[in-house]
Amino acid sequence: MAHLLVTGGAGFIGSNFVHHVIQNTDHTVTVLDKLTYAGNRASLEGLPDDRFTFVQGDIADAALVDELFADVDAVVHYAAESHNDNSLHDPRPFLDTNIVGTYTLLEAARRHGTRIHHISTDEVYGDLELDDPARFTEETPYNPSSPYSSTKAGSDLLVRAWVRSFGVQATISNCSNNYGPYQHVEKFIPRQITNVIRGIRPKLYGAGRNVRDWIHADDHSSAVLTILEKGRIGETYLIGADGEKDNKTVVELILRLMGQDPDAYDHVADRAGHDLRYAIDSSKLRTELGWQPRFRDFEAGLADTIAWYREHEDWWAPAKDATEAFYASKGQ
Ligand code: NAD
Ligand code: TDX
Repeated sequence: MAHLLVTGGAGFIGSNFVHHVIQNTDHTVTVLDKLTYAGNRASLEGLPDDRFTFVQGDIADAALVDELFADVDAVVHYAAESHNDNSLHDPRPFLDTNIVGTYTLLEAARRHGTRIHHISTDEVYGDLELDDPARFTEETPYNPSSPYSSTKAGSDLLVRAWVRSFGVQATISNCSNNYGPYQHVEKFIPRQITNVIRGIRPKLYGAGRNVRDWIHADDHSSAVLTILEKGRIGETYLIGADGEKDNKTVVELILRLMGQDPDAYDHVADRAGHDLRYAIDSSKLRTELGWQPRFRDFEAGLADTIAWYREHEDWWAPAKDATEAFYASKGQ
């Protein structure tokens, strides 16, 4: 049994991981989360009081972080500013949290000798051509495009430097696009599902040819737990579930699953610098650590996600109007 500190545990993927750990291990969990617009305490409801503690605070608050590290066996670091579109309009919080926040955690890990797992993204590798047979591997050179992905790349490089220079006990994972319940309505799939529920037409950036490699958030969580338990210190593991789909296909599928005409969407202004394609080769994680994804049927996973958003309007409605007003002001 171990005591884990999970940063960003009130966000989409962090909260999924906390529920996964409580259900599948006997570990106790403390969450450190600032509760930005993206954090939601309701995503952590129903957890047992004797195994779960919530602390509201900033990962860049060195005194608070130091106090929390003194009391835990390992740290799983999800906290981040996570949305590319926001990073194009106001990059500063991305530097503060993704770079300075990660630096603050690494310094605490160094002082306390704490094991830390850093959660990152496939976007650090830039993008691929649509017809390129290659996929990202752990050897692909870093080439981030957006303020978001460049700050994530910066945070990964800090982790690598703290391992090599100071012997910090860290691992890194870079995962592809997650879907599932509890994802903020600013993101592609929940935005379109909740648009349809509200009678708004889905919005596709540009021609919609961009490809994302979808993985269910539960599979991301099982992969992270596997790396935490069996990963080699200093190593990077790519996480993906062979789920490449272009955005147009995903919008049409959402519309069909929701009983609408599959053409009932709008093309809107494209994202500046929009990455064309991401694709992950997760062979290292599968062969070295024996991990496998459980969700292999994207259409079934998407149908379950649609059902969840239909049943949990109370969870997403408070953020919906402001999110759509923001997009409307950008012509998206
Ligand atoms: P999210 O935006 O849903 O959640 C982020 C959480 O971090 C929120 O609860 C927020 O309150 C918290 N937070 C933000 N700044 C903080 C700070 N300074 N101190 C403490 N807490 C803070 O993000 P997500 O989609 O769940 O992503 C989680 C992690 O996974 C991020 O590191 C992201 O880069 C990575 N990731 C996401 C995806 C994806 O598809 N969403 C894919 C690969 C990797
Ligand atoms: O309304 C939309 N219409 C649209 O066509 C939105 C919000 C997005 N898109 C497109 C842009 C992308 O090609 O859909 C794709 C997915 O967009 P996002 O959900 O914003 O995700 P993405 O930019 O791919 O980044 C996500 O995956 C990697 C997460 O937000 C990151 O945190 C993660 O690192």
